[in-house]
Parts: sequence; C-alpha cells; structure tokens
Amino acid sequence: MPIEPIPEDALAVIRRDNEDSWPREFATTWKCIKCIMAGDGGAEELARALAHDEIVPYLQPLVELRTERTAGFEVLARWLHPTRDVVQPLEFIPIAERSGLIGALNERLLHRACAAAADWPADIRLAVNVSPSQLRDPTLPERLQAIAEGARFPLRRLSVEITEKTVIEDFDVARRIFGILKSLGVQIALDDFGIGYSGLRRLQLLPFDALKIDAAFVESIATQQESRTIVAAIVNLCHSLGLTAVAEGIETRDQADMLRQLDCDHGQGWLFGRPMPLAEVPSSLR
Ligand SMILES: [Ca+2]
Repeated sequence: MPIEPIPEDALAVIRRDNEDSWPREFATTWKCIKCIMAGDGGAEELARALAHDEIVPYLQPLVELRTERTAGFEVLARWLHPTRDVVQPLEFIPIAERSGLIGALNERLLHRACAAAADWPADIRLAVNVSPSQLRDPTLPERLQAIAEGARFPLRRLSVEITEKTVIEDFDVARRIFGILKSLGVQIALDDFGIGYSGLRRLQLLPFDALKIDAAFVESIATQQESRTIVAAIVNLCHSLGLTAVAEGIETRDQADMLRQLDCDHGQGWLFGRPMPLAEVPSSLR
C-alpha cells in the first residue's frame, strides 16, 4: 500500500510541542497523524509507547497435545506502561488498528521475537498475528522476509495467524499474499475458527496449514456434548483437508484429555503456560 505523503503543515502541528519526543519512526502514516490531530490521545500515547519500546512481545506456548512437548510460541503484545501495570492487548490493539499503527506494532514484536528465537532449538516455531490492514499491503511478504532474515530466523519456522474476518476483507489480495508467503516457507493458520464468518469455501480456496479452534468451544468441551461434537467435526475437517488442528484456551486437564481423545493435534492455553516475557522462554524449554 503506498504511504500517503504527510503534508508539511501537519508535521509542523505534530512537532509543535514534541520536538524531542515525537516518535517519527512510527508516524509514517497520514492516518495516524490525522488521528492524533483529531485529538485521539490514545493514538498519540500508543505512538510514543512504540517509539520508547514499551510494547513488547510476550510468548505463549503451543504444545503437541499427544506429548505436551512445546512446538512453538504465539507472539502476543503487552504494553509495559511506565505508570500502570502491564496493559493487555484488548485495551490498545483497537487503538493500533484505527490509527494505522498496527503494522508497525506487529512488525516490531516480530523483530524482537525472531531475534531471540534464532538461538532457540531449531524445531521451535513462532506464530505471529497479522491484522486486516497488513493483509491489504502487497509488500507484507517482503517485509516479513526482511525482518526474519535480519534476525537470522528461518522463515520456515514462522507461522502467520489470520482471522476469518481479515481474510474476508480483500479476498483476492489475501490470496496473492498467501501464495507468496507459502512460497517463502511460511505457514498460515486460520485464527479463532468457528465463531465468526466461517466460510468453508475459503478453506478450500486458501492454502491454510492449520485451524485454531476458538476457545469458546474448548471452554465447554468437557461438560457439553454439543461442544464435543463441534470440536470433533472441526478436527475431522482439518485432517480431511490435511490441516493441523489447534485448540485455543485450554485451561483444565479434562479439556486437554478430551481434545487428545478427539485427536486434536496442538493446544494452547493457561494449562500449558501463560504468555511470558522473552527472557523466560529459554528456561521454559528445558
Ligand atoms: Ca492468534
């Protein structure tokens, strides 16, 4: 997506009070600047947080359900706010989306996670979330490639997670980007499957490698027959299409046992580990 030029008078307004602290590196989109000029304090604070490296990756383990061995980690965002507790993504990802900062935010998280993971065992994968605006940007594959190569992290160890809604926004662009990512060795997972816009046709037309079954089904799997039936059907669908089935939000031993009985391949949730700072990952792998 071409970057809209930023009018000089807008930059002058932005710089007025913030000559030293203005995060120019992240103010590369007119959308972000318009947000800030319109008085969106959230966008301004988030841009500053990015410039000061306050948004950091926390990694949550993804395990093979059969062995409970760690297969990789999903990269999640946390805001180490200078005056508050750690801020959860629900509070700031919507701001990042509306201000156009989400791409810069996700890329920065990816860079830090890749740089750390390059030294971890070679079978440990990283999964990163890709936003709707990133998936509209035809340069996404080369951007991800540059980040991974810069961090000496092999692209074949990278997965991108994309929600159903994201895929729907611009199907043709998504399909082109998917094709390039696959040719680079990147795997693609459909995130939060089952709660949104489930178009099975898209599963057929897009080259997914994995489906992440939404936590809403996992939560009641040990107590409700209907949830079990739905999850069993999704796992069967995955295997028929040659995809890996991943269950999200596993919190109890009963849920894990049930998913294993249903032949679900991978799992993620507090039972296996909460999101942790990068520095804690190596000891979790021992
Ligand atoms: Ca995800």
